Amino acid sequence: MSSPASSFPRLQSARLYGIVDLGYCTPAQVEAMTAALCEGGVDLLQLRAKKLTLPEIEKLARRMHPITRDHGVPLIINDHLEIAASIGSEGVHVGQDDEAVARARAAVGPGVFVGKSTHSLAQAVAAQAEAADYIGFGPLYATGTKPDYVPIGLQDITEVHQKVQLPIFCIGGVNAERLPEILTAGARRVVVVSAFLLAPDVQAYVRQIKSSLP
Ligand code: TZP
Ligand code: MG
Repeated sequence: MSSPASSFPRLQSARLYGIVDLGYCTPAQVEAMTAALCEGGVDLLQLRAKKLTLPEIEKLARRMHPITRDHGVPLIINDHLEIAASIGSEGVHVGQDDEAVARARAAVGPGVFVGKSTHSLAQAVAAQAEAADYIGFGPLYATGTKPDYVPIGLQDITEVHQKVQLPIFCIGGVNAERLPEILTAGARRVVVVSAFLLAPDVQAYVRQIKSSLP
């Protein structure tokens, strides 16, 4: 069964999820990017660094955490349970090829939320059965941030919200231009990566997306 909704009220109220992805910024830019995303109004923030070493990622996480904490934004570590546990992040995120949700939860402890990436309706339903605290659902569109994945389109968004009671964050190619059609398709929560990190004015772009969400 899924965790009770009241376990993590901040996940329930969250609408906008940002990711500091080291594919789009340098380690030296991480603090400024974190501050801009938080000040713009992200509700959750993830650290995702596919090409850095564990010590490098941990160092970045430790630099981000005071900033996210000051803004009351939960920090979520992608992939690395041991870093989440060691820095005391508020969340951890696992993919289909990572640890199962139960193992992730055992590694980070009961007060830390565990999110899972899903790429189909079936995977979303399975993540709920696995008791994830939230899911990412996508990629909706083809995206350079996750280039090897086939986009799933918008057609299953309504159904996934009927079948899965967890907070569902639609992800993959989300930007301001596409947001209206994504919301019309039934999305309530989104993750934005490259559109934020590449925006000329990150804070303003975050604010713009945030103001369009329900
Ligand atoms: N998982 C599914 S799509 C994706 C991830 C991490 C990347 C989303 O990035 P962008 O740049 O917002 O398309
Ligand atoms: Mg992963």
